[in-house]
Amino acid sequence: MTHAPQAKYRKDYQAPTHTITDIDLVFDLHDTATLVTAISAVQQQTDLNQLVLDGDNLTLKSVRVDGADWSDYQQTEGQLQLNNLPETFELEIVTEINPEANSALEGLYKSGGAFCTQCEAEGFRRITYYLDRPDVLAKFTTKVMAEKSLYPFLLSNGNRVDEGELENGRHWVKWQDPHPKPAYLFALVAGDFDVLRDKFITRSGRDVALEIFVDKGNLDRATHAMTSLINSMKWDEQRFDLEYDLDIYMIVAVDFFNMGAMENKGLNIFNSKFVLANDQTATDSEYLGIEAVIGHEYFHNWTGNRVTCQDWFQLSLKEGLTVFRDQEFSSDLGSRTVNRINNVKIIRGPQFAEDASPMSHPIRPEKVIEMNNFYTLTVYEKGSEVIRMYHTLLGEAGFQKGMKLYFEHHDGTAATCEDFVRAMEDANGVDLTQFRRWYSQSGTPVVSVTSDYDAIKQTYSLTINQMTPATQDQKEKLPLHIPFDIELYAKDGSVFELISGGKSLHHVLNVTEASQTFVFDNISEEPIPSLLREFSAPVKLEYNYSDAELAFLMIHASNGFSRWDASQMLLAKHIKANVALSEKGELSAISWPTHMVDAFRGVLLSENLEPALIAQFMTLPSHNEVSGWYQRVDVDAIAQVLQSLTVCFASELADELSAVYHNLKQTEYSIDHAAIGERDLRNTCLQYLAYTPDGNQLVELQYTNSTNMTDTIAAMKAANDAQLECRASLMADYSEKWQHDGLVMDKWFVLQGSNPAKNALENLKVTMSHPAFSLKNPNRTRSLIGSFLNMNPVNFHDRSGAGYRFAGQILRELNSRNPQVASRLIDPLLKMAKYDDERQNLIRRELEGLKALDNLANDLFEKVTKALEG
Ligand code: B3K
Ligand code: ZN
Repeated sequence: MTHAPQAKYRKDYQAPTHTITDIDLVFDLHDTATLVTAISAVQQQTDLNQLVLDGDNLTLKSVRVDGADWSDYQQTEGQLQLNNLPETFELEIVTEINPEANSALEGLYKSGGAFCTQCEAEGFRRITYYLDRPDVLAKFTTKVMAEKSLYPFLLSNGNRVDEGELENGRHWVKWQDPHPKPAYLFALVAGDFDVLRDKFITRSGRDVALEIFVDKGNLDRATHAMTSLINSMKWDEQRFDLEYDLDIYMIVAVDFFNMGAMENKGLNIFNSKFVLANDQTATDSEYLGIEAVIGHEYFHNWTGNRVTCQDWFQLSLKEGLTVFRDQEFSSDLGSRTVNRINNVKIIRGPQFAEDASPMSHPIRPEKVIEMNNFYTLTVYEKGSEVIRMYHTLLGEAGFQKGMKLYFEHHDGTAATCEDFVRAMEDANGVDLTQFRRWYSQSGTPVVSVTSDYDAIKQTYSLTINQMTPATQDQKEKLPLHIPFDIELYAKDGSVFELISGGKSLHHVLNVTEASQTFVFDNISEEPIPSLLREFSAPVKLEYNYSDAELAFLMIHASNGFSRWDASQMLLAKHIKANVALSEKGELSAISWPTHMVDAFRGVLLSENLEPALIAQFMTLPSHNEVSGWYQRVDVDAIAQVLQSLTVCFASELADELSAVYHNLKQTEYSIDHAAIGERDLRNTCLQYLAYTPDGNQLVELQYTNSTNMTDTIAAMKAANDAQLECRASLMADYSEKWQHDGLVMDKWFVLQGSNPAKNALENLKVTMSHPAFSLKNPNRTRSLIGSFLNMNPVNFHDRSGAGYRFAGQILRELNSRNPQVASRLIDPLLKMAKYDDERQNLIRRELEGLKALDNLANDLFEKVTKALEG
């Protein structure tokens, strides 16, 4: 490193020295030399007549103030400082940029044949010098000029107000966005597309034109995205009372994109992965992913765009809230229980792991080097859990009252997390002082519970202790306000009323102390407690359940989530016991109790559980999730135990699995939630049946007869995981059929990356020369390389260190090409402290190699230094 990058601190926030009320942009688009003219109306806000603008990778062509050339400025790396300015002035800046050379995919770049932009968090400064911060809100007008034959569509934010022809086959279009916005919401697209058009009539009767732009030939893959968009618009009116505010809503699907999608005002830009789907190309879970992401970006129009963030430390203000909204949308449209389970799995798995890693940070971070590193599971998913806790504490009506007040006070402004808490407090007349700690405290609280039954007094007490272990970023921790949802069951399955000191208690207890005892009266027999129902707070629960109690809850708990959760605790007990045996080398002693297997047999045969939920019960915790239970991970022991459990279920439940599999055979394919659930259960059964003597035949048959991508991929995954004989021919057939289509090939790349075979890494290196693969494309990279690092534990962590060396080599290459993608990929290496000394040394060597790079990007610098300090 030539110089260490500077960290920014939340406490250092200062309001901007100037505001920009309007900006007029003109883009003269050319592949390698695009000219950008930006004319801003600027007003000084302090005594300082000096303006410091952000800029990155720009060639400055000219500066004018109030129409006259201006030479009183200095250019430094990353900044343009203008001196001796008038109080109010018009600033014209012309810059030249090179979209074709932009491999970081931030700012203005080329994706395939199209120009597109990505400005969040700090990409606008790669387009022009500007106050590139979210609390500077301006009205944007954008004129785009380009060659007409190559770029018939010229798009930007807001409404199309004018267009015209130019010389040399060029044309132009002008857009105006009436809503003031920060620069990160700016977007521009120029290209040739097929367009799917529809319209939405808002509840106040306004027509909104809906347009989805996809690569030519892909129109038949855009309908699900359109349906999801219309459903989102309807849902936000019904559930949140929020109506869309422009006459047009556009979505453009591009193949080169660093993340999922971007909520630019009126012009969302999407990774094509979250737009394109038909039954031949996409799986059910991809359909559901599209619904969720289309919803998420649409919901940002209010939570993010109309009310934006004061500074980037407040990111969870818009992201946590919008994730909560998209989770509720999916839950209202599909199965609430299954959605809750999937969301909780993300928190308990990768989010808890992030909390325990060197990157641990509160949902509102205090210190940031590279903002792009903080679009994390903590800010998004834990952030959403924090919003959910308000909902749990205040109820739907109270929560919506808070939302209403939040919009009343902050619409059209850049707000803070504190503003949000205050709106919830003021609207409901509650004091959330202690609750605020969720914003400032990092790490995962451990809540351990003990119980005591007094048969004579007929009282039952629960003592609840909370403790948050120190994290790398923060040693001191304080007790949090934890909404703790419980139910107490009698042996016959009935629920005891919660009465304490003669008063009726709500089932959500307010836990606020480090240790707190709740005593319940009139409890006529020792109850079985259901604790942390619905995962009412993002904490680790410890309670010493017996197997019999868990089996009881699996049947009698009053909601699906608690039943599933009990099944997970039962599995966890026995997985842990067997991992301990495996670590001692007592492999032959690994065993699974009959009563545990029988409890799952009961689930499989249950007639009152929806198929999608049964599928969740039957899905074992992943290697990553189990790893999260340990401070020190024995990769091989966990893999052996999970394999043994799979084989055990496959053989012990073979008849039931086979019966369910055959009963659920569908004659027709449809994409409604019930049909998705049935396919999910059927394909979950197949994953086990693959381990039975007929497995190979069954899997091959499903592949051959499959009429849709869900069943096809399920067969291939079964063949891959169980290493069936048919694996090679299925993989070859699929590649033959889809090699022209990178997006469809991604599913094949994931299977190659997660292939448990011993020679997987060598195969993977060969796969990198597959015609559909390219390290330039983030989707391809994440599918093949990302799945090897994240979903192939035994091979990635091989003692030879070959997996780590391979990761190091890829990261060095991506560091210069696309730091954001590199920075996502490096995460598994940051968790090195969890592995044995030998492996730690091998990982450290790769991290040190990265640290020594001359051109190490801020993204990797921040993570590598934290990991090495840890
Ligand atoms: N707001 C964007 C994410 C931007 C990521 C920048 N590195 C998408 C979303 O959360 O909706
Ligand atoms: Zn978002």
